[in-house]
Amino acid sequence: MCRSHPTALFLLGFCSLLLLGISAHKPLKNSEIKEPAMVLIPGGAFKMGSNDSPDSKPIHKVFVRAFYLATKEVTNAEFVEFLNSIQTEIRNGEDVFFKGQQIYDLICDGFCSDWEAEIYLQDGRFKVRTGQEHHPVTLVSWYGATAYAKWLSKRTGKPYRLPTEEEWEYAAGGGSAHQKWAGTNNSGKKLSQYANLCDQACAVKNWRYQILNDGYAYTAPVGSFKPNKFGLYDMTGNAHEWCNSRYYGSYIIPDHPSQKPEDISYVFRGGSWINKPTDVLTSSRFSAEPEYCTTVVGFRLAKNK
Ligand SMILES: [Ca+2]
Ligand SMILES: [Ca+2]
Repeated sequence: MCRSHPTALFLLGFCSLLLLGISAHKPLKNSEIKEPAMVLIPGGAFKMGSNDSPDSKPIHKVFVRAFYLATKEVTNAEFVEFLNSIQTEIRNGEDVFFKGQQIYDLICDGFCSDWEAEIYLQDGRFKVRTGQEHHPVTLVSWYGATAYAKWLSKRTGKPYRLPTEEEWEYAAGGGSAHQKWAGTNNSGKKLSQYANLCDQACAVKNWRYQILNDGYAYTAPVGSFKPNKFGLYDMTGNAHEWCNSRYYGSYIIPDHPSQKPEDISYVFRGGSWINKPTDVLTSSRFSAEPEYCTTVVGFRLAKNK
């Protein structure tokens, strides 16, 4: 398979190119365009970061302007509508490309644990496995998440985008409250009211955190748990969420001109169904190359006020 990973990029050249054109279909009427439910996150200041990991240091004051954030992660059903509306190429039978960039992977990569593909191709159309329609889309790259935002923006005339990691952390933690997990500071049983993490039912047996009991082995339908104070669901857990921010190893250096283009990686936040609580604080940072696709990373949309 053509895995999107630095070590695998070399192998990409050896993958046979099976180009399968999926043609664009008739445009939808405005009344048929579904837009995400969003909440207005009020502007304000907060202390970003934590001392829990090196890349979250130093804690520093950040002011975030008011913006809109989707209450839920983008679902498989929503993403499939996008895939069926654009001209994609399928390479190596599984890697979905759009405008030369890998946006999706039809086959599980990375953290699988018997994961079954949730989106598949049949008769030239992308479809969602029955029952998985309202689960968060994963196996989507940063390129795929940003392409989706551009596609929806073009359809609606509204400037959808990914949140920055400052916006994401501010919104997840409930603003200046800066809660450790979205909705609570409690790492015990109560956390399972708010988040789908690697609980006692988790598919990754060795990583199970027995005190948690959210009931989901993999992802859960979006919005299955309690929202945080802003009305946002699944900011902690379910699927990590791509942000529109480049990743650097700490907050000390705001820019890094010496970084080579091939080293570019983007931030994702929030943790997923494979994580234990202490690894996925609202301040915890993760990153990968923009073409990286895995079963634990999805996204949600933001929009300027
Ligand atoms: Ca779980
Ligand atoms: Ca999430």
